[in-house]
Amino acid sequence: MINKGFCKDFKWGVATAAYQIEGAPNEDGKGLSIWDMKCKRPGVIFENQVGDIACDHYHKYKEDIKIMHDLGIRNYRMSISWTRILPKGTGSVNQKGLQFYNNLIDELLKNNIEPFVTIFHWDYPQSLFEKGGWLNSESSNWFADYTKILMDSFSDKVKSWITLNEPQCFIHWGHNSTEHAPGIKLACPEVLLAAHNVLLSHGKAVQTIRSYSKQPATIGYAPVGELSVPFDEQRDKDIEVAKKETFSVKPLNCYNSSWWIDPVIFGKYPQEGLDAYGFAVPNFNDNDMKIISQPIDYLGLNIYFAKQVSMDDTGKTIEIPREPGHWFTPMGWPTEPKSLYWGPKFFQQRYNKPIMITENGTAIIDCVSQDKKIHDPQRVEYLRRYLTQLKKAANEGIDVRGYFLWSLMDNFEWAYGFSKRFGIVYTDFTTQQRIIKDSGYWYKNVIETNGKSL
Ligand code: GCO
Repeated sequence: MINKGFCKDFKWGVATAAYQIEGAPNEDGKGLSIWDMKCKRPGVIFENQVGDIACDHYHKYKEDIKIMHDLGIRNYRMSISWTRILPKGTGSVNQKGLQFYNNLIDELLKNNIEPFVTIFHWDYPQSLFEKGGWLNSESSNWFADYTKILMDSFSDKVKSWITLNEPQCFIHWGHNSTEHAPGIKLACPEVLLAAHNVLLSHGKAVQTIRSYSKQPATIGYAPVGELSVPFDEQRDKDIEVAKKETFSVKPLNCYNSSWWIDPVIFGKYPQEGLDAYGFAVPNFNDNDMKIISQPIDYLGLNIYFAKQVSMDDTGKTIEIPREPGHWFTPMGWPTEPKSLYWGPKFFQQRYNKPIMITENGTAIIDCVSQDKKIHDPQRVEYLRRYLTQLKKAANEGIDVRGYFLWSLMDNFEWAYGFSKRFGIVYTDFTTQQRIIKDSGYWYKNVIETNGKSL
């Protein structure tokens, strides 16, 4: 099994999210989301920027799909804006919203690009937030109802669905720390109740897809792959503590991997978490856990960086600080290519599911050069280093099925506004001109050679 390389039908793709690219917040009957509202609050987003236009993808989707086509991209992870479909989150359906996504999906298929549709990537309906949002005991039914509409409307054309993007982020950053929408600070028992309802929503969405999809569906889930890597990769003790740390749960901190993945795969919350959270754990029953653990087809992981850890002489796990001069990205994240080797390995060992990297990529300080091109050797180097590690995982027989680069184009980076550019395509946010960066052409070659060029 050595040196297998990437599997024959490895899914090379790019990813985006509706709120980050579409713009058109009020057009054609769309209802407001919590991100539309968040951006109206002064002083919370970089330079008070808003996603009202973003990449104007709502109007320029054909051009964007053509760029993907020209770059040889055959898989596209996109998300649907819940409030385009259901302006109030539940109730009456907005036909024009359905039409937009029908047109978009048709255009993708016409260009031989398979859509991987994320049902929820953070732009929660404002009306449902006003009814308590994820704290409301009905919230998982709202999500299931919305999912059913997607099945009725698109499942004849779309077979790949991803339920939720990074629940850790929208619960932690949105409901515990306030950087993200809705930007409220809840008490720990409330945070965990919201988390439980989110997990139930995932499970009910899986049930809904299995029951109503018009063709056999492939279902994934895209949590943050929060992980630690061994400082010394040759040292068994470091590997042992890195793995342990990857799945550990700390008191009062819901930003971890196992609280969010164990229930989905094993139908159980991790014991360490139950102990750490104690009285704050919400009431739940076996039936809840059965719903949450409906079988999925692969585990998606969004991985950008990792902590490096080692075992000290007393057997304790210690975090090793980065060496002076270590390469941090403009997000302040330490680059850690090994995370695309140890991530798939640790998560596959624990969960025994095929792995899909549903996001990876980097912000770089990009600018248009005199020759009107965007030379981004640092992004190429980042991707080369990370993908080489992913290839090592594939070579060793770890079942990695795909890789979605974040992102197709520069877009609205949440609280950072437009100040962080993650695209392999440059967006001029004033003229809405797109320019393919050097990294875009480089990625084209990786796709064409199925990673042999790495
Ligand atoms: C996330 C989201 C993306 C981000 C990307 C870069 O991971 O936060 O899924 O929407 O834009 O990860 O931060």
